[in-house]
Amino acid sequence: MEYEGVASSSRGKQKINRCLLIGIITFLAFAIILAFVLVYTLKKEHGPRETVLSRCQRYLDANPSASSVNDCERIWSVFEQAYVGKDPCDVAPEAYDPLIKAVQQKVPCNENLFWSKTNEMAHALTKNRNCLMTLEDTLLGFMFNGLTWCSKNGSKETFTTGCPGWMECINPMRSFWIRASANFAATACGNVSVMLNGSINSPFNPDSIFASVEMQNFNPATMDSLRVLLVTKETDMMTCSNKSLMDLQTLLSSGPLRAVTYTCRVIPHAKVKNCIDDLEIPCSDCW
Ligand code: AVW
Repeated sequence: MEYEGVASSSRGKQKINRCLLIGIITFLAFAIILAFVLVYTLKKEHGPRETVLSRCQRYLDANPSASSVNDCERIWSVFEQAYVGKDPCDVAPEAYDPLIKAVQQKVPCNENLFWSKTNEMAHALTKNRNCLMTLEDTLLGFMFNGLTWCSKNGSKETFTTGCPGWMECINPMRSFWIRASANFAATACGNVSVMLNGSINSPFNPDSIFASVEMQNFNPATMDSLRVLLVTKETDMMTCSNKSLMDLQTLLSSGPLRAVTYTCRVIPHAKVKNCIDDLEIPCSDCW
């Protein structure tokens, strides 16, 4: 009798252990499936397509004049066609020609602001002031600013990691910025400004996108002047007579842009800061 009692209590324990094990396995299986579903959903919601579409919509909501002529879904699909399925080291700037055509926006004359090595200051200024506009303040630049993208031969996907470096080869990102910059320059009109960095030896660098792409695409038929805003700190010895700026002036006066008037003005860093912070100062007093 005693033996039978021990045997049945050990069978009972075995049963409990088996149930516990099945419970744990079921719980783990559910947890793993849930984790996969979550990762997949989050990836889908925060992929490059969603980022670009949401930026596009945000821009159009804030700029109703551009909204009736631009279709975000169509822009994304034309954008993708430039690089999807291609070798990430073989996407030329021309691949973005259809995208340039698909995005409709006219920057008002006298408002184009180019920049070189002044990214932060130029954008801090245009963020607070709407008298000047950079490429990154246009719909096209706004949608893709700061993003990384590429695809692979035969793939249908857009990758945001593992893409070639900026200088590595003819990559989808550099080609995009070259093509977008060329278009921004080709459509610039009136009095055009460029903010250059007076704290470096050569504010006008021939290898920069400003020199090698934008200057080459300026249209003398629509442009009246190029105004250099040379942002300089108190301790800088920089002036408009800097050798690189003389080269810029020569480049203008000796080629197809000879009818474009050149001006250069040293603007103290503190003055630009004041213009960013104090909206009472009219734009015309900033430079
Ligand atoms: P910049 P740019 N790796 O301040 O005149 C990654 O020299 O060239 O000014 N990104 C890079 C690299 C690199 N090696 N070099 C440049 N970039 C990207 C469009 C990066 O995003 C506007 F209309 C950096 O912030 C301006 O007038 C940006 O290029 C003109 O081009 C600017 O480099 C500024 O080009």
